[in-house]
Amino acid sequence: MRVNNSAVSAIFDDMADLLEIEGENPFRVRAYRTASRTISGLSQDVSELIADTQDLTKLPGIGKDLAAKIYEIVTTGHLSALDEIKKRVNPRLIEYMRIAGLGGKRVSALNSKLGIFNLKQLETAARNHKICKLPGFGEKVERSILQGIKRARDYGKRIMLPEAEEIAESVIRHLRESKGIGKVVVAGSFRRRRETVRDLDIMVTAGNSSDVSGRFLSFPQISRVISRGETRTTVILNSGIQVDIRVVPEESYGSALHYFTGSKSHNIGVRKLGVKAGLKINEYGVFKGQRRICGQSEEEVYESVGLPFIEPELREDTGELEAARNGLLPNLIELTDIKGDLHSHTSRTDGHATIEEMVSAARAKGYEYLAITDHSKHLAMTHGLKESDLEGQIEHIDRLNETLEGFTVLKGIEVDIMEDGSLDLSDSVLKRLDVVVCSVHYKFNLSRDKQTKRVLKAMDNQYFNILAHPTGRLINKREPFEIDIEAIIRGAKERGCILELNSYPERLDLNETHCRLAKEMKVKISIDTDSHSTGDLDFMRFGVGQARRGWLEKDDVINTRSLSDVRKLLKRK
Ligand code: DGT
Ligand code: CA
Ligand code: CA
Ligand code: ZN
Repeated sequence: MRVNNSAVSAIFDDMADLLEIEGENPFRVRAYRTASRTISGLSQDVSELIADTQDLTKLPGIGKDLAAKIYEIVTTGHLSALDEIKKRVNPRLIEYMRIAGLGGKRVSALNSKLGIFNLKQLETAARNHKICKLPGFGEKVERSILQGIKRARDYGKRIMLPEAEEIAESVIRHLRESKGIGKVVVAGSFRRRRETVRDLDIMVTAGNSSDVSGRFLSFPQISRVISRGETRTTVILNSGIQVDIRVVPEESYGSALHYFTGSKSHNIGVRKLGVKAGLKINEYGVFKGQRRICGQSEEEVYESVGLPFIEPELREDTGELEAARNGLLPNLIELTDIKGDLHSHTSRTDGHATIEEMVSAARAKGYEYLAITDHSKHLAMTHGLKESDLEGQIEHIDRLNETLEGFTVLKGIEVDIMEDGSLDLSDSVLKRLDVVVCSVHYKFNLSRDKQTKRVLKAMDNQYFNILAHPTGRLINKREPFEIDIEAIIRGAKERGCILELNSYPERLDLNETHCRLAKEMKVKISIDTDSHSTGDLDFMRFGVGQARRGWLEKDDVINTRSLSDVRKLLKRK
């Protein structure tokens, strides 16, 4: 029998948790946790060390007692001490302890006071606010229990970019602290800026001697090691996210990055072109027979099959190889092309910052303009503006603009599109604005035909400028509503309206296919953030990523233009 390190460390984790629930001395509990960490971070299996008659007490945090226990586990496949404690403490408590992120003391209190021993009971008690009343718990703990349960349910779901970025950054920071590490890049769907990613694929260049895998395994948030090796290691983090680390030699950087960036079907396409040219292309390089001809950079890989560099966002096998061959690749928009933001909220409705605060944040980004577009009265829960409120805001902005130099605050509104296709505010006030953003915020369940007619009718209003988040979808939460996007794009074209690409990471709507369609039909897109705080202005990078996936160029996007050009484009005929 062969017992691997993750099995040993899992047994020690169970020991630690059950002892903690039992109220055992924290020192013993910690000893098991430390041992578990040590073992899961080893580059060699403990079973091999034992077969090699090596002294386990040389390992950090492993004394005589733990060494004997490791020996027992490796030779018998289980640990009698764990079997014993399981007779005293219900092992099912461990499951919810981990899911809800609770310590042993709290688990034991929940068990004795509320009789909770499984996840279902825990959830019910939290929902009925039974837990916050217990001494030492409180509402915050109750909320975090519910969040933990939700996260466990979402396990295996694809995660959105902000969370993925955060995890990637902390893993990279951790890896960079070790010696002998060269480049560290996140490849996979993350590099292609997909809306969501299933896991993180991190590529590291390093020499033979550097122990990247060992370093990675000492990352504190690892919950489970799936596989481990010198060139490839896969783990699951406490947050449930999978991370793959691949170590490649410096000279393979380009071909490995190309391989691990994907998409898989893009790669297959490139490899096929290689075969036609008598080349073999894989993660190690480009080969002619036995001879490696290149692979240091991605450019070299593309060049070997006679193509120019293809940006990661285009690598979805949706025509990019053909476009590359014909010299028709788009010159993709970049974040630095953005000159302003045309959709933002303030604390007057449901935002968190004043106009002045939003303006200074926008200026700090180097923008020339920012449109303030608070909600209209129909959205009562946001304290939406009625006509007279908006008049007040218009005057406020006029006065503010007089004090600003080199920056303009555009007067706007995010007005609700009513069920009958009318707008929530009267024309007499809309006509005083620089920009009118229009949104469907209710009645998502109309038939496709009715929804399409409703929006087209709204666009008939001569003050309608931008259709916000055109399909209303919320990634992982709400499906897009039924609407004929092609008819909407055509309608926008006929009327001189603009379509939004909302940069909120859970919206990113229009999606990439719709963006390509709009571009083909020569309808302008506004990439805006719909900011509800100064920090949200940073969401622009997600919108630009989606725009790039939609093949958009600088000229396709209205807010890459100077203020005077924007004003012209906002004028309806
Ligand atoms: P994801 O993780 O579902 O969001 O999407 P990806 O594209 O990151 O997929 P993943 O993590 O399975 O693989 C990362 C990259 O590695 C993928 O984009 C291309 C490459 N790759 C993985 N498996 C294969 C394979 O069987 N053949 C080829 N050619 N490439 C592969
Ligand atoms: Ca991936
Ligand atoms: Ca992967
Ligand atoms: Zn908004």
